[in-house]
Amino acid sequence: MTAAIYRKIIHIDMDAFYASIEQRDHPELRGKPIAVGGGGTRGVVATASYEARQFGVHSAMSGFRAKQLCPQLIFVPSRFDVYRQVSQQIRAIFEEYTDLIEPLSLDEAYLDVTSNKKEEPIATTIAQQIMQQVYDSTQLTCSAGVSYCKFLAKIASDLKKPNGLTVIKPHQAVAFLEDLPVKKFHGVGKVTAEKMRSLGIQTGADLKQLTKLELAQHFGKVGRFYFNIVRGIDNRPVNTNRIRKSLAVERTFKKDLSTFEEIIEVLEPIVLKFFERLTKANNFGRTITLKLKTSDFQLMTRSASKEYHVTNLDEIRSIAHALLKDNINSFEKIRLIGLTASNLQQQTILPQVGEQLRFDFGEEYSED
Ligand code: DCP
Ligand code: MG
Repeated sequence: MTAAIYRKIIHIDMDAFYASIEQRDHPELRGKPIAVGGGGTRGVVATASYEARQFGVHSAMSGFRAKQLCPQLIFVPSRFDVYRQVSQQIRAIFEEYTDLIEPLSLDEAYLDVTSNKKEEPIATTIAQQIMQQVYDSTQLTCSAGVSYCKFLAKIASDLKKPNGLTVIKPHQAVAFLEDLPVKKFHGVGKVTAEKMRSLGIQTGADLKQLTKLELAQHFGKVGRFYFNIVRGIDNRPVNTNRIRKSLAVERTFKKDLSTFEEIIEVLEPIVLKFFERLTKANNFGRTITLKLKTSDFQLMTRSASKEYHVTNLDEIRSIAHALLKDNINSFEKIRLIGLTASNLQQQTILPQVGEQLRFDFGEEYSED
């Protein structure tokens, strides 16, 4: 009998990335609840130290709400040049092991170490070495997940944060996924989790009861992804040149919408989430597209292109409003609205995250 050949994937994610860097560089902030992000109580929290998280403070929360939850919270401005520099340092460490690296953001990457430059057969050993090297060279901790596919490696890295290492072996995957609450599945946002709950689906085991067809009926295209993932099947390769072509945020509504005022209201949190994602990816588009799906499932897209990359929240919002206004008579009712940025380019100078953001927009919006 020949043993099945599995890939060896590691997902690395830095712990409280921006906040840990600020605490490292400002010793007086160590052990204290801090929130990083421009704007203080008028802005939005990019991330919070673990001390602040104990009070319920988290990324994307308004600074105002954060201060309510934790009155002694210290707001610290962000320093993207330093975060980018650390990101390059950890990248150089990953490259000592493999060239198959897929960065997801400044602080996170997948590594395929099935065959690696050190000829080390045990992926867990590599993960331990990387964690140690990251600490030695940056004085920062990270967490690692080790498994045979990206989906499980990513979930695993989150399980024992901070400074944690979790391994999910192939024979453990099915039982692990059966026990896992669906809201912990990466890619299942709050809205989908809620929809699953209303269908009586709370865990992987519940999700497994549905056929491929039922999943497609309820969740469309991603239904097939859920079908495979819950069975531990994820063959996506670690993609080294992951050049994004577009970035989108969209949301489907429980009730169809028709008036301009109604739509503008639901559009605002989508605009904020969209801006947050562009900022986090440090990738902005010259083209902004408004996507609408009518109540009879007709898809409409309307775009506006600029000569430059639109990095300003107010400008993104006014483009979205103008596109909506120009097309308000083209439909009666809509059930979905989304924004997409294309013709993307990484920006060398980042805008201040959240300068103008005032709301806690949570994670209830589906993303691409
Ligand atoms: N970030 C942001 N806005 C968000 C989420 C994150 O600006 N809504 C930034 C700040 C984070 C960094 O991206 O430090 C990395 O994001 P993570 O989701 O990995 O969060 P952290 O590294 O801060 O914490 P964790 O230890 O949970 O990974
Ligand atoms: Mg992180």
